[in-house]
Amino acid sequence: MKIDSARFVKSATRPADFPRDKKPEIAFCGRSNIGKSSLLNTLTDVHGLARTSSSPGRTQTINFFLIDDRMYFVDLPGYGYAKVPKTVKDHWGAMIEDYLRNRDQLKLALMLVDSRMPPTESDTVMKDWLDHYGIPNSVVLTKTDKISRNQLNQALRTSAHTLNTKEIIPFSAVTGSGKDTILTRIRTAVHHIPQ
Ligand SMILES: Nc1nc2c(ncn2[C@@H]2O[C@H](COP(=O)(O)OP(=O)(O)OP(=O)(O)O)[C@@H](O)[C@H]2O)c(=O)[nH]1
Ligand SMILES: [Mg+2]
Repeated sequence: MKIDSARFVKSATRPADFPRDKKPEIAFCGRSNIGKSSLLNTLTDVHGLARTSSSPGRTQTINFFLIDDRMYFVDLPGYGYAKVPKTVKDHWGAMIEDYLRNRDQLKLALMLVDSRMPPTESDTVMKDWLDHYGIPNSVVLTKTDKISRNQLNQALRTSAHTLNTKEIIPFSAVTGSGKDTILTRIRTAVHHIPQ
């Protein structure tokens, strides 16, 4: 799948402001500063589409991007900024939960985890939560350009075990590695929708 057009549509903080046209949605979730906005920019090939920053907590609203006029990429605020599992209870957590829980058009959540360290408790909470609510999800190991091949293999084992999943895609926004695999995963998720 190649993306031909991508544009920012709106920022929202509550369900009343989410798009109403029922197009399928792909959500990007993960801790603050993990690389959600960077992944979104890489997938769309539009530099600066989603704002990135080296200071955590840059994205504080739910941001909707229209992709090829047929689906939305949804950039969620980072969780776990102020430390662990109260995440889903704090302000951003409540906003994310509001989005994730009842969104029928949500077809896939890409859950980003840092390849350089084991998943945190907030990552585990988020993954359990996605599974509990039956939201199809793939784990994306980010920033793999910063680690060796051996470290990557170790990271794959650790996250598979900790997050109890086989669906893990290594990715780097710097080299673009993993991009095609993620786009294929998205296409598969969107395809299965009765429209
Ligand atoms: N080396 C490297 N740096 C990355 C990669 N992805 C993101 N970064 C850097 O990590 C920082 C955070 O990236 P963002 O994409 O803004 O992260 P985010 O998850 O959107 O952050 P919030 O919006 O604050 O939740 C930025 O300085 C990026 O340049 C990657 O694959 N490799
Ligand atoms: Mg962001």
